[in-house]
Amino acid sequence: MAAVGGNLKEAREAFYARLKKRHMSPLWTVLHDLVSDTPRRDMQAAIWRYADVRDYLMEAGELITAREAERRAIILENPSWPGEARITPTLYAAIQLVLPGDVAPAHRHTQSALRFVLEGEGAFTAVDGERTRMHRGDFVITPSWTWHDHGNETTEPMIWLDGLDIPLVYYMNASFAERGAADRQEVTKPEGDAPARYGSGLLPVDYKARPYATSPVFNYPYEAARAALDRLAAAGRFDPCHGIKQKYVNPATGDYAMPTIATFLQYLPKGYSTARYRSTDATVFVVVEGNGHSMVGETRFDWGPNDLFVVPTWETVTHHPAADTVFFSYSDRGVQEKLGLWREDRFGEAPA
Ligand code: 1HN
Repeated sequence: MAAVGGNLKEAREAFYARLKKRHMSPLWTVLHDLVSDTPRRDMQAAIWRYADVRDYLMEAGELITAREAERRAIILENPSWPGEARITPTLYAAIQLVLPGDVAPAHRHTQSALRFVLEGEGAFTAVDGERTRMHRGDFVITPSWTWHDHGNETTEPMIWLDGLDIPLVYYMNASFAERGAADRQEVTKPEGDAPARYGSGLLPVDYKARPYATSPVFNYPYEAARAALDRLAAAGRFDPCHGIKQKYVNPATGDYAMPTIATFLQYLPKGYSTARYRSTDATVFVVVEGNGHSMVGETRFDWGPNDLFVVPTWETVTHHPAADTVFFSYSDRGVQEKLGLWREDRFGEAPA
């Protein structure tokens, strides 16, 4: 190398400094970080126990109204990324409280949201002119850019998990949001319209399915999904890594119910320990029924109803249910699949 002699290190650093001033940088100092051999291990496995989160949420209920907060929710942040409202690289999780009489006013935004009901019976959300009353275990969708408001005309608090694609939309800087003119949007359809029109194995005769569209069925009741899992459990054929795991789908396309968030419901019978598994979609698990533990890498998480844990990207997981167990889970798998990025490792186990 010409004219640098023993001062190569200094010469390089001086060169890098000159590049930096001109908004340039040398690839070779960052190449292996940018293009890692395997996914980064910067995200942490973590668990939130419901009893604990619930106490904080009820405290929030005494400190702020839903109207003032707009949404009274406590964000579950991955311990690796404080302040970033991310539980996985691309997804957000929070627990929301809607108290009797609350008004969570109408608004809309380009972020898509899912609700998974943890506690309470009969509070409602309105989406695009239609109300749906929610029950524990229901999976409810607020599609991108649809007006939505929530209310609770029952006598008990309603608590649900919010899953949104906030970090993904933030990264792409594609956020738009609007407040409604009134707290409540106008209700233009009778309750039960969407399930009848789109969710009964029938579709309007000229219905045109658009690729990547959010499912027109915006409430997937637990009762029906749970009954399906029971039938499948009775039929046998458990997957070694997943037990029985079903994805929620848009009936018009067969694709995931939401374009940016893939959602799943899973059944593991008592004593059925799953085989080692990892995949590129970091996944949020909610325990709907049962208790037991999971090994996430070397970390043991003991769980029971409404506890929530997150499995990092490409981290090995096994589940060990001590009672019949149902998990709801969500990840960015659908996005990764469409981009040709999704991978899994079943460590030699064939799917059921
Ligand atoms: C939102 O609209 C809801 O509608 C919940 O319940 C959480 C987090 C960020 C932005 C919008 C809701 C949200 C949100």
